[in-house]
Amino acid sequence: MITVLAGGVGAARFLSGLIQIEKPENIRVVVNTGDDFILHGLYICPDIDTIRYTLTNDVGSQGWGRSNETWHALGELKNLAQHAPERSRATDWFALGDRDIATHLYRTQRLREGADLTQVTGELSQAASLRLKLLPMTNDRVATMLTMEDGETIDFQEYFVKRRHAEPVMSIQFEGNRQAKASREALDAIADAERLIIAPSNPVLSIGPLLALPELAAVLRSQRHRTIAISPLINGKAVKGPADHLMAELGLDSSVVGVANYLDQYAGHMVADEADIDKRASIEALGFKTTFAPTLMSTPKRARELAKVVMSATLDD
Ligand code: FO1
Repeated sequence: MITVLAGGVGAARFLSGLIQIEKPENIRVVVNTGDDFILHGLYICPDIDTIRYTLTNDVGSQGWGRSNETWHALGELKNLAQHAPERSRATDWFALGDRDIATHLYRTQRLREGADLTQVTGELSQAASLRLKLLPMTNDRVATMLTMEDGETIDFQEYFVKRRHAEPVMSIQFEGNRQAKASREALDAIADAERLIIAPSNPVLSIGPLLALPELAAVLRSQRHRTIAISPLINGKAVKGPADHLMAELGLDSSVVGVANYLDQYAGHMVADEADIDKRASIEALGFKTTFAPTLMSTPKRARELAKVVMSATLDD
């Protein structure tokens, strides 16, 4: 069995390559839920939904949300939100499409009925005929919070969507991580995997929340020899999102070497882009084996080629 630790868009693209070469039934995906939030009373899980929509060929061209979407509800909301008081969450900056809203309505209702997030994610996956297992990292609430330069602390979506991840961040906290328990299914998926893959997701924002769960981090450390990380940075640049400048703002090296430093307790092999071949010695000095290959997944074929590279990367015994 293969287990992939995943965030949103980069992980979804990688998984779309992996299912071209491996049976989906042999793949489990432990997904970040630090971006989850409640808006309009709806429980929204962006990373889980992005992966589900991508793998069922139903993702929007922007990389999230659904394809063939309509936006009638959002249009109505935009009119109403003009009259809302300034601090109201009756907000129109987070774009929920009509088809996407059905997912959030279903999830919210099932959680209210007492189902846990793992169970509801299984139901949503089954409804979409998704054959791999999507496992939220926890059934408890963990919220990625960012403290900005002026000392204000805001939630992930306000940083990412409302402020377009353009403002400098001073620090990140994962609220609730000490009390939260990693789900039994996620821990088992890590403990008994033959090959573990850390997807090319933002290390700090997407993989960081998983590592902030003490039990999950401990099991992952014990599996370091079976774990391959894929760098989301190519030549110091993020393909999508704020990973490069955010790492620099947090005092980390914003290159594949910084990614390796961040993950060195958890992964024993680093797959990096061939453009970073000059960093081989620095990465290997941290105790990694290395493979350099094209990592930009601009087409399904390239995603498949990257998956092949990762599946043939050597592991320690
Ligand atoms: N990202 C945006 O940049 N703007 C949006 O309005 C937006 C809406 C949205 C709705 C549902 C969903 O599942 C994801 C959505 N995203 C949006 C993406 C999301 O904010 C990010 O992909 C992740 O949280 C980071 O991985």
